[in-house]
Amino acid sequence: MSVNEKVGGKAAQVDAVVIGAGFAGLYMVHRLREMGLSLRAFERGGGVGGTWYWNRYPGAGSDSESWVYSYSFSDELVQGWQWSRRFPGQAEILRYLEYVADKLDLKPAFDFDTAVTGAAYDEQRALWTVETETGERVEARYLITAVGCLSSAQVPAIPGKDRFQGEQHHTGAWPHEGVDFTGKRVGVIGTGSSAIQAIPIIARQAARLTVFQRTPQFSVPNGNRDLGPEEQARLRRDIKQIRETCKWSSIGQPYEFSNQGAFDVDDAQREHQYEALWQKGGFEWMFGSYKDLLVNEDANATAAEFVRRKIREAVRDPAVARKLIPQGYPIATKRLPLDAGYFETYNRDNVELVDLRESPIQEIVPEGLRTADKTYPLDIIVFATGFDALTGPLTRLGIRGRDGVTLGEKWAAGPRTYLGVSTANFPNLFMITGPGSPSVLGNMPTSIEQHVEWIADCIAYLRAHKAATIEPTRDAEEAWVEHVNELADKTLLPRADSWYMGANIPGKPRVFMPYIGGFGAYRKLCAEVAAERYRGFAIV
Ligand code: NA7
Repeated sequence: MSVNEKVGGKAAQVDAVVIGAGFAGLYMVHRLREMGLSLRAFERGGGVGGTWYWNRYPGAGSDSESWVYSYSFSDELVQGWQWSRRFPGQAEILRYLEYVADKLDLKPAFDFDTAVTGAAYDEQRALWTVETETGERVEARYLITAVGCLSSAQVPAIPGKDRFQGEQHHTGAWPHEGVDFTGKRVGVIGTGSSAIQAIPIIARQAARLTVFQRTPQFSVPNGNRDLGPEEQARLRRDIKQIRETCKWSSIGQPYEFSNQGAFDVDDAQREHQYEALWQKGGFEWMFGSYKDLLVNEDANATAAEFVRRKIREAVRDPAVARKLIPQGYPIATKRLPLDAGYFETYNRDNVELVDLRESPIQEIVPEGLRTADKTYPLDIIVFATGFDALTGPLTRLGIRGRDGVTLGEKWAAGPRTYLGVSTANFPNLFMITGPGSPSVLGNMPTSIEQHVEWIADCIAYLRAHKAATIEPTRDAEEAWVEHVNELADKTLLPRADSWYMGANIPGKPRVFMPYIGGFGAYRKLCAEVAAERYRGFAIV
């Protein structure tokens, strides 16, 4: 087939294939097109949005401040959009991504409703053949995944699930037409970030809400509010500086990070600081208060105890409060949720909390859910049970590198990457926010922009040097995996059973997957690697 031969009007041989139309895929397509590459782009959803296309449950939204939860690469895009709230909801973020896609005319580049079902590397020709669910095969020099970190929904294998007579929905695959909870008996399984966003809203609509909790969560108020005209004007004026701060900060956020440890101040000062930031709301409460909360167990305990007290104050029934109080893992070692009245929701007469540690789920029955103690009649079950995080979205693509080995096979004992963007034996495969990069440990658009720009520069370099392939060396990959683990081991994070550790998926290896050395440090390191002619990579 000649290079320009086309199938159904679209090329079957291109320079690059991009998978995904969320924040990452949209920007990647834009950059590659600007560079003059031919490309195809596939998206399993029916439109742009990625996470925000799928996660339409009540209360879904970003926990990063809106003005940084967006692109910074184009002044025109920045100045042409106004956020209405401090933390944007799903619908507003989706509107924003539609706005970007339309402004940059990105939609025609995509085949929507088209899942990629496999990709195989042809060693002789140094090309990827990408297959889609429509049976189409496209050849490309570069394969770029922009599939997100939390896009592979995890529904637990509870016996009897298929016999349930009511409705059942996973938060990450929510019906576009919405779910009417009015007058319904609703069960929510899970108490992670998604559930904590959804529960207060569902409780206000449903006749009865039963929350099935396996692990109690710490949660901090989000302090969400409308942005007034003055604040919007200030943000428009200062946004360049704010975004620059994000780029070099440890978690891609514009907070003022403290240089103090929790024990550099006395108890009263610490209490005052926690309370002040609690009133302000947001992640800053944890990440802007003291620098040692994630590395020093005793420091962490001061923050954990503060939240436990807040839960006791918020929940009227002491027996319910006791069930809600997290114990046994340091605060923020599972992803810290932000909420709007989550704990107070348990004061409502129509809300019940079931502690699954006392009474585990046995099965789903046609009329509801049965635990070891009793059967709960339900009309709707909401699975807020999370995702096969970080590796799941990649391994399910069926990507085969050299010798036909899949990513899943290569990563059987945990993900192995170099810089979280590449992996040995998979030449010319680039993974935007892959495992081993900072990704989910902070503000995603900050991570995404850095990766997209690094990948675009790398491809430009390869083309300028007429190189056919790039691939990390085994040694560089080995050293990176060790480095990622070493950094994680210096923190408290590996102690929790979190999705960062793969601990939420039965049988998944227990490995801390993201890079925890900080966004700024990581950005600098990636820039150095590129400046040293892609140190650690073999370029042929
Ligand atoms: P999470 O944070 O993984 O939360 C999933 C919740 O579901 C969590 O409370 C789990 O309990 C619970 N869960 C999972 N499987 C089961 C079973 N089999 N039985 C009972 N309970 C279960 O997912 P979210 O969607 O809330 O958030 C994901 C990320 O999206 C979030 O962190 C943000 O970054 C955006 P567990 O704690 O594992 O005991």
